[in-house]
Amino acid sequence: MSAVPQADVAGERRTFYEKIDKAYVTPLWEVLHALVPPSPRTPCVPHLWAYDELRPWLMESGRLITAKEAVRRVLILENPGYRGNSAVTHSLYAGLQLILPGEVAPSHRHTQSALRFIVEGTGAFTAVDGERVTMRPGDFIITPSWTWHDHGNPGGEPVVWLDGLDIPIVQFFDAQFAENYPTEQQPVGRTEGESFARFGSNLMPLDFRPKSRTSPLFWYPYARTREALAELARTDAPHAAHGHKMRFVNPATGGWPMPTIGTFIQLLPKGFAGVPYRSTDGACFSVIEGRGRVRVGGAVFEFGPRDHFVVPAWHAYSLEADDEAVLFSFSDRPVQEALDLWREQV
Ligand code: GTQ
Repeated sequence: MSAVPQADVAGERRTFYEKIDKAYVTPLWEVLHALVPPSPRTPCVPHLWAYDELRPWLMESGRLITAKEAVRRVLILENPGYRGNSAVTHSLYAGLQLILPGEVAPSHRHTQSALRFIVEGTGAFTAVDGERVTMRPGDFIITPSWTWHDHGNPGGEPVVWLDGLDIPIVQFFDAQFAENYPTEQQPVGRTEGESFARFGSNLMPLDFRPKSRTSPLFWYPYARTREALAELARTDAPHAAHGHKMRFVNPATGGWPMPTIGTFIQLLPKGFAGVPYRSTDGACFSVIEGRGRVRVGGAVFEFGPRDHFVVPAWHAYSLEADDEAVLFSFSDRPVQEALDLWREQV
């Protein structure tokens, strides 16, 4: 059998590819290296959004459009390596939402799960399935999949929070559903603090049986979180990479508060210099207190209160703190763990 002359091979292959391409067929060997890389590849890059830069634009957006007209007045934190995709990591969405005194962001529900992490201001509320919760800086609030939610600000100051949603994950599965509530605000059917009374004190009603993987507690107040961190910092040695890091839990199951998004809080002691760490879940961070820096992918980002930064999947990063610092973060870790994909390296 005679081999095809070398000079013709490239041309013959191209002709072959063009022929089968018309039938929507393509050769694996041209893409195999990209499909099955030796280690994670992501289009995402590390980035920090300084609050000093973003805040004037948030206020400007407040003059340009009302919360009602916008439905949600949010400036999306879009990964510079993945423009046009409304994503902060490959799998997650992040944005800063502004609600001004007197405004209402109308009620709707969707299959995407959302978290709110309050960045600035007090006096706004979010209502989740008939129960309102007043937002304070550092509070972590969840809006579970398919729960009615609206936001309002009866207070006297602008309120800004970080929205974290699993939009790209739900998009990936083509499982997006959404609908508007018939009225602008859903009726308030429960008094503020009911879910916290039931599930916020290491107690739960005797006959409670979880119906889903989502936490029945939807408000994790910063006062409690901060107290726990302070006590840990007083008694424990910090982890070499994370300082004192905790994960938020669903009190009824011990699992994550939401099935698709893992949420974390960590305290870095004053002068902390963490060792490099990487994991397969990229994460978006919101700085609550303190100043420091994150070293990632050859870059150094200085951070202070209310700044946000993203560390893409499998990028080694290290954290340093000049003052005692507190960082909130969220990632897709629950999804990766459920699929036995999650890995880390300290
Ligand atoms: O508050 O319901 O940032 O539906 C993006 C989509 C917030 C919300 C976002 C949303 C919301």
